[in-house]
Amino acid sequence: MRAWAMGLGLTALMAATTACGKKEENRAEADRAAAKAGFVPPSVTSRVDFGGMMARRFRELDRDGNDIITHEEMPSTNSRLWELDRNKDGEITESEFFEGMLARFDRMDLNRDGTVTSEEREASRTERPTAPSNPVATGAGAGASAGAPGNAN
Ligand SMILES: [Ca+2]
Ligand SMILES: [Ca+2]
Ligand SMILES: [Ca+2]
Repeated sequence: MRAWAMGLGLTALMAATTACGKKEENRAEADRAAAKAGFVPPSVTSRVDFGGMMARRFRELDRDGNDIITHEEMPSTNSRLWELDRNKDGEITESEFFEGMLARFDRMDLNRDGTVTSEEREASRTERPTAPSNPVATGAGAGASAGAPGNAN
């Protein structure tokens, strides 16, 4: 999808030509244009969108393009991505990556409607091992989860 990017470039260009000299306004205008053009990530992510995002992510990580993320290609040794390495062979294949990521998505999709809203994402961030039926919308739980859940096997 490049259409919006082009539109964005055009509006930014127009803003630049009309408001020459006023740099702050110029930037604010560009920001607004960006927001209007959908630059801000949507608060609702469908499973398909998510899949697309993950495909891009995988391509970024898989630098040599052999459809496997190896140790050297990992952003960090303690990356959460290692949870995706189901057979623990130190490599993450494309299917491990996608199945793991979609499982994550499904875990975030609390009401199982195939989309994850920003609320659901927040809820899963403050996720508690017990009491899944209690959507924690009250003040952020503050603090990263200490006891990493989701250690299957
Ligand atoms: Ca690779
Ligand atoms: Ca593996
Ligand atoms: Ca949902």
